Amino acid sequence: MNSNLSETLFAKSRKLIPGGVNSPVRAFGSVGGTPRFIQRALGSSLWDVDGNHYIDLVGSWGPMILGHSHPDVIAAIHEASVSGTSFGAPTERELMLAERVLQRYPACQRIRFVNSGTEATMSALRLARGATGRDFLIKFAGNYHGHADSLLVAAGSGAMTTGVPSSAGVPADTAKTTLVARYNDLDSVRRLFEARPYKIAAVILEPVVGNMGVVLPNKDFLAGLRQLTHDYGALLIIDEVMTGFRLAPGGAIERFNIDADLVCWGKIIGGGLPVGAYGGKAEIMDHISPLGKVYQAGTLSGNPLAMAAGIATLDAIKNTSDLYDVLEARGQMLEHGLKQAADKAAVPVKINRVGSMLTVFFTDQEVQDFDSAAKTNVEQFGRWFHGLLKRGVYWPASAFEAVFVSYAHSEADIETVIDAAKAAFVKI
Ligand code: KE4
Repeated sequence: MNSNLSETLFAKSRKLIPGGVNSPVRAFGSVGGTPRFIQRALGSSLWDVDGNHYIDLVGSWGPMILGHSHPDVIAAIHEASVSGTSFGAPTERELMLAERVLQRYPACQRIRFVNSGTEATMSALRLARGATGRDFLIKFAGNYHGHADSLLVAAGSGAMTTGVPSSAGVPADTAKTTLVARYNDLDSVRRLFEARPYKIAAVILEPVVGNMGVVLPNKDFLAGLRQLTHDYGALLIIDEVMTGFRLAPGGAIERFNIDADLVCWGKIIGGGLPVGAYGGKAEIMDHISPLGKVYQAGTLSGNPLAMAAGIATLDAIKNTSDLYDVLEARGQMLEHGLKQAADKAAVPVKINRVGSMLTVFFTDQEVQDFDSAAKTNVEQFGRWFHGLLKRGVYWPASAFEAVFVSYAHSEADIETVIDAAKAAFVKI
């Protein structure tokens, strides 16, 4: 497998783009080596510019639940594009996607579309502050909600791999309004509320964490957060950017029966085009401009091509009656095959999985929060990652990310991944 053209393109791109990439985790920084420049994708497959084929387990970090280049999505984008690419005016497609998202999240009465998950969580946070008149926010170490200033404190995802979980460039006065708790530790949240009763606007969390690797909520954690936020008059913001429409038709909120005040979406609802959204109860959302005093805007918000891709994606999801059963079956098959392969090679791993999201942690300890995730063997992961890559499996280039299985992954694809993992574990 040669990566000559990827190396040439990477060398050129580093001269023009910081790190040669437009999002840090793509740079292979924590695993080393040259990121593969992708030429095209179809179903469960990727091909790089050197013609190498991979089974893709990144899925563009979540959007590709149906697999790449789904015919309905491609057709919808093409049909929309011949009528124009952007108008800066309301269109029917925005209403159609709004109806589809809210149909699956019946507790939400209003939704506003933006262009990324970052914009969604940033806007939801501003709304929570504006609606409550309070400044402080509670987030969890290792949770990643995009790169808005207030949320780049103790963040997960790429921020965990660069060793800068609290980013430079965030003013101290901003960072101090972000209080950090430990995931799965209700007492750590209770202490923050007791120290600042009635000054905390919201708690935001990943209902299943994907951004320190997959970490599941312990029993009663989510219900406990709902009780604490009710007790102190704070809003509960559920970040479903990664889990929305992935863990169930109504996301983690449906799967875990969560009563959220605000919900954030991204990834899948755009079908691979730039879409984010935030929504919630009308009495909260109607604080948003032009109705209320909380301002939020966007030139390309509700873009017709992105809306078309989202509509086609959610319609295809709805029309695929066995989607979640297949995602669960493939996820289970992958989890069990990887565990058997690791055990056979006597490599200690812990695999955390919910449905089609999973992470292999190189450790013999349970992983249920930032500290336990951070202690896992990142070097061993990096060697295993390259063992997979050279055998044609495209795994997330970080120990602190989730793998995404799609409806396009066949049992044969999963077997291929398991076989590559077996060899990679042995060589580790
Ligand atoms: P975007 O701004 O990247 O669209 O969404 C930010 C975001 C918000 N909330 C959650 C739970 C997320 O997972 C994300 C983004 N996820 C990362 C992958 N872990 C995006 C990949 C990247 O940063 O390149």
